[in-house]
Amino acid sequence: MAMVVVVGAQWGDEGKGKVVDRLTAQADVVVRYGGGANAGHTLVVGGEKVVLRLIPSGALHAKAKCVLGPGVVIDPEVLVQEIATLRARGLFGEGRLLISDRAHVVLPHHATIDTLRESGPGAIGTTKRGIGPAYEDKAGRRGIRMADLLDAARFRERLEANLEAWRPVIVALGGEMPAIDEIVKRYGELAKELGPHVGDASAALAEAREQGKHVLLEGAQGTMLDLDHGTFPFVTSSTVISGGACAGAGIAPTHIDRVMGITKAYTTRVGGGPFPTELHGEAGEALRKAGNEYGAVTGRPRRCGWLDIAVLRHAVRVNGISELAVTKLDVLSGLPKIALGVAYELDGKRIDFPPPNRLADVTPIYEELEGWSGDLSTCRTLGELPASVRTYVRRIEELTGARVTMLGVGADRDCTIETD
Ligand code: 2SA
Ligand code: GDP
Ligand code: MG
Repeated sequence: MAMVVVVGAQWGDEGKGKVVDRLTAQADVVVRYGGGANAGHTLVVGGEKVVLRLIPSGALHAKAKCVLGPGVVIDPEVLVQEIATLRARGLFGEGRLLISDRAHVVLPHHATIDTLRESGPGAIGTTKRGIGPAYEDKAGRRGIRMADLLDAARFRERLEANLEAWRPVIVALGGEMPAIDEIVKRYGELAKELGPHVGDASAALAEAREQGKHVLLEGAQGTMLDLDHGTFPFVTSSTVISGGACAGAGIAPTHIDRVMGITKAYTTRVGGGPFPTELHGEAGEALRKAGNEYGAVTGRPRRCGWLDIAVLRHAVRVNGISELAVTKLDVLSGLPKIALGVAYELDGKRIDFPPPNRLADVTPIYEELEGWSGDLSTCRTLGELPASVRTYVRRIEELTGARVTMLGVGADRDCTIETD
């Protein structure tokens, strides 16, 4: 396996958590390289569900080391809670978690600012978890890092300066300035809990590589939410794509061996922004219900639609995806016909990739394929699947140029077909 990046090929929630959990059986180290507690990665093992937001999705494999890279923005409240969940399950052994000392900290006013902005005209449908303001602080060089959190005097000093920088924004949004002493007290308590796990993530990954360990790098959100390559400005504030794994974990591009993209058998998106193959009305509602498409963090209903190959082509290109996992094939069961968006029409011309600014103006070009029926969740080999599922998957391979090496036929870890 060596060093493998797992990345979302759509707008997030493709089932990355399940795939990473499954692949961790062969990994020694699992790393999150971007995003924060906006992510919700669902794992289902033996019918029991766990949603992880910060700790990598390999956490249920007791032997795997879990690393949070410098590119992650860390909400210490959420992280301490997740550690408690793992501890209660007996899954929190000595030295299991490493939090980068360079990772930035999400502060209480980040979420307040995010929430206040989302109640105004510029709302884009964020998770209101303070992710945007935390990354703004990082780019603005006024952020607070994990190493600062562990140094009480430095934390207070940087916090005071940080709050002063935000004061005009908080006031303009009609918010209240938070009490510094309260934040210092609470974050001091959280620092005590997290301190023993903070260290140099990049050095640990270099050492793991030298020892020939297998490392999985887990992306959060999806390519179309990437700050540079997504549907800007309806994006998250981090580098989601596989290239982000280098900066966000502290590894060299030359050390990445392969990139695996994850896509649903259809498309979902949560939050605002263009979505060409979206199904409105009853058809969209039926897909939402069949796929249980609600935000893993916020519970928001996800918008649902047909698979969009132009989006996948873009994802294959910008991430260097050689293999795809196609999840939730079971959800489409029972539909007599399935539409597959193979390209777009824009101003009378056919285009194969999403345009930068006019995705809202395109009309999808569809191919219609035979549907399938029955319960797929017990299938464990390609041969057990209905022929029309295999045709659908083959068509995805032909149109994207990537091989489909994993198929999802149910939410449980075991409901997976591996073709390699
Ligand atoms: P933010 O909060 O600043 O990152 O929001 C900016 C956009 O990014 C989208 N976004 C997501 N989209 C899908 N899933 C996400 N995680 C949760 C989940 C979402 C939830 O796993 O279901 O529970 O609602 C996620 N995180 C960020 C967001 O919708 C905005 O479009
Ligand atoms: P992530 O953010 O990419 O990890 O995905 P989420 O956890 O936010 O959303 C994916 C949802 O689909 C979760 O509820 C998973 O349990 C579920 N899921 C993943 N793979 C499959 C599959 O193959 N079939 C079905 N029915 N559900 C799946
Ligand atoms: Mg998710």
